[in-house]
Amino acid sequence: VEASVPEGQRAAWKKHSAREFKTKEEFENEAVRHIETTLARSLFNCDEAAAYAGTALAFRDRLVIEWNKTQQRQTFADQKRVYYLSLEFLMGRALDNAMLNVGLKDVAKDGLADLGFRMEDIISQERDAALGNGGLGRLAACFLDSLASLNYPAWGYALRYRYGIFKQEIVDGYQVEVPDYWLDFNPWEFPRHDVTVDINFYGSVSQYVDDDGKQRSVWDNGEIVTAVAYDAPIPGYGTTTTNNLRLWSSKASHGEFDFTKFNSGEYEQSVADQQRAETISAVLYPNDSLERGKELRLKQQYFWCAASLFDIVRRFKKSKKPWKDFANQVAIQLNDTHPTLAIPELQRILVDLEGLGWDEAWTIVQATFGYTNHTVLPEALEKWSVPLIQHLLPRHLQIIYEINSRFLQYVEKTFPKEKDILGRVSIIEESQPKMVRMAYLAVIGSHKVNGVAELHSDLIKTTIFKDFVKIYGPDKFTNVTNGITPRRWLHQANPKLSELIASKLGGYDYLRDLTLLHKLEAFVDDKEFRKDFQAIKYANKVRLAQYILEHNGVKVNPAALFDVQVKRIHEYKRQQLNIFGVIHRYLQIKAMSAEEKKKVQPRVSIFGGKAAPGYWMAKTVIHLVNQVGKVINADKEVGDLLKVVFLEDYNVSKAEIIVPGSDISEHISTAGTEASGTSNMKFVLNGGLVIGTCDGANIEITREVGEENIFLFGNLAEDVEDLREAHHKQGFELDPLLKRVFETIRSGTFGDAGQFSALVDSIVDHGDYYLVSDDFKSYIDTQGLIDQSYAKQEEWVTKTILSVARMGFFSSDRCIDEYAEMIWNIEPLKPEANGA
Ligand code: 73E
Repeated sequence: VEASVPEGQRAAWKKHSAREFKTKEEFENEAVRHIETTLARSLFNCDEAAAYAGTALAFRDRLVIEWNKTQQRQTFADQKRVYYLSLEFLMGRALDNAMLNVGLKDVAKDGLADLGFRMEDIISQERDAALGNGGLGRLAACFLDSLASLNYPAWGYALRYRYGIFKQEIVDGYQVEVPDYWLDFNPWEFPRHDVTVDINFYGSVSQYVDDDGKQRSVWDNGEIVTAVAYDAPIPGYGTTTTNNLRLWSSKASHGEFDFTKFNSGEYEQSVADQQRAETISAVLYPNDSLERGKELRLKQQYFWCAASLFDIVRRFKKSKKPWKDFANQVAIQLNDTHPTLAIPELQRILVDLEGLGWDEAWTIVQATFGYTNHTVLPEALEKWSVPLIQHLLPRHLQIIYEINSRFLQYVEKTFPKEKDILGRVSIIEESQPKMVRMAYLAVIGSHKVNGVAELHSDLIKTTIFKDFVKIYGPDKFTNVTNGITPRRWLHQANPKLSELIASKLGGYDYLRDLTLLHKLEAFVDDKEFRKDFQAIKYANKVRLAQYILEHNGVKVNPAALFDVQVKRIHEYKRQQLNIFGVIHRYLQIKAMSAEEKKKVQPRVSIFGGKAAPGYWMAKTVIHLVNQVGKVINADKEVGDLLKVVFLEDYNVSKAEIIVPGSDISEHISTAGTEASGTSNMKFVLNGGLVIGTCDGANIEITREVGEENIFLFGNLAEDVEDLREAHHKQGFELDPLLKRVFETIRSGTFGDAGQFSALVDSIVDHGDYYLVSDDFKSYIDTQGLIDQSYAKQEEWVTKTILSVARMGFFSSDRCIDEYAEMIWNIEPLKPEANGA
């Protein structure tokens, strides 16, 4: 039954429709009402947390009104929607973004002041929504912002983890993981207890003949877990469009089975079943670019894919359109291979449940899905063992085998002379046990496959997907270079710079069309502007210096060069290269006379990032950075010439403080390993320069800002394979400067050398897979150039201004428009479109 108010009664409803606050008075009214009635607090126990809650709830009300309208409008408009399936959304904080998009931050600021609170304190009360590991999850969050801002009808689908990425504490220089229970108070989510889906696991498959005489399969007798929807509004900037992010939470299904258990006294079993069910959405796996093949992870993936697809199909079926229209109404983007099970799941729904023929269904599936690849690292490519899938999802394994067999038949027919190709492209790897190659399944089940930066998109075509380019032709593969939202990463993180730019460009239009930044070039010689620009960078460094003093107890000079590397700790990202470089610098300073020291450019080396809990080498790097910092920061002979700090618990809200405060940031992965990188874009957009390898989006940043405005070094991707091979065949000479660094570590300068031996040995004895030694000299020389360049402040400021002016390309708005046109074939739906 459709639950809508009858025509005749709608006038009464409309008279009482929720009203939106506009003035300071009205804001205070709403905030105080929420604090008193929603939170049951009073004048006498309203702390900053309660003031945050009152403010958030007042803005939430505003969002909800637009959210309802948007959903209604999208339903009436009946046009194609895109569904972005991502196991990670690193949203960070929501209040500041809500205020920006609703547009009443100043009103709220004055209102809060009346009530005795400061806006910054209130904003910082909010906990990050940290449902992601790193770049992949933050990209998904930037995409949601752009989708809403550009008025695309779009939903995100993910899991409602009870625990997001762990909180990192540094204890005696070591990483310690603490659980991130973030749901105590989350005003941004709406439980939809009426929107549930029962998800099946295990069990068996049986065959039957239907009324039309067709052979059909049914999957049943398994364990059932219920998915409950939790929705969060995603407001756009400069529009009232408010899209939906739907997160699934798992709970025990209350079928009759449970009641019999309960009634017959099997109470404990019943509770245990409940906990088992809830475990599925309990925790985010904390591995970035590393696959560990755990059964619970596969359960998460299926639970989320099946619930999301059921929801999408249910919505489509309401329209009563024929199945052939499905892909004209629905585009589904797979954020990496994590949601690949959605492919056999949709095929199962269409064939087993809806009775379509295999080919008809498969055409729909391929037209619906697009797949984004984010990595070529072999250890990150997902493979699931055949016995595990057989056990957990028996019908899906049959479908995967059927997809594979039809695909291989086609390949055999098309390339009859090539004997080896079938084994190479088969979805099933003939290992012990056999494995399902998820990336191959994703390629075969999608109509488009994209990489995330030019070099990466070229690399996937010549390496992991080479055979598939031959089979499908090159047009199936495309590039969409990543982007970032300028709302969060310029306006919110750096309000002063945003304001300065607006004053020169005549308003904030550039936040909706970032290419307008190019107009800043005209001001590069404007004395006043340069002074203001420089002063803002300095103020942001002062803020970062204060943060460092508060959190690390280290006093740093804001006039020093701030050198930042913040990202997940991974050998391929080469934080080890950075810290070895720092040790080299330390040794140089120690050997200097007082006179020589006067010429040294003072530096602060800032590190931050989490290591996966089981990744020992990464944890060793964190420990080394902390030990090196301890020694150098206490060395009176060095003083302000060099400071080294490791910032604990790097996350989105900390990035918003760190990014604007950097002079140079490090993006120094072994060439060919970092698919794109996105923080590189954030740093340059905020007036910092990059030291980097010719890798990922660094290459396109160079093209945009000009090679005189970036510090590139190191071997090229095309040479990496040969160098690695040479290491193994001929061995290699350790770089003499690096050798000296290792001798210093071995001598115990930074504590017991045994603790760092795995790190040193991986280079000296185990082939230096990431080419730290090969790139060391070039890295050190380039850091020297940076010192010289920074000393010429006027030149440096010119470089940074020109770089900001040339970053327009890297908006996630550009990126989303490219997906919309090349992959999804969807159109925006403007708020005024159908009067809803
Ligand atoms: O280069 C980044 C890229 O900028 C890449 O390493 C990252 O995705 C970013 C956004 O495109 C990424 N994350 C993962 N794979 N690539 C990953 C893999 C498994 C689990 C979690 C994350």
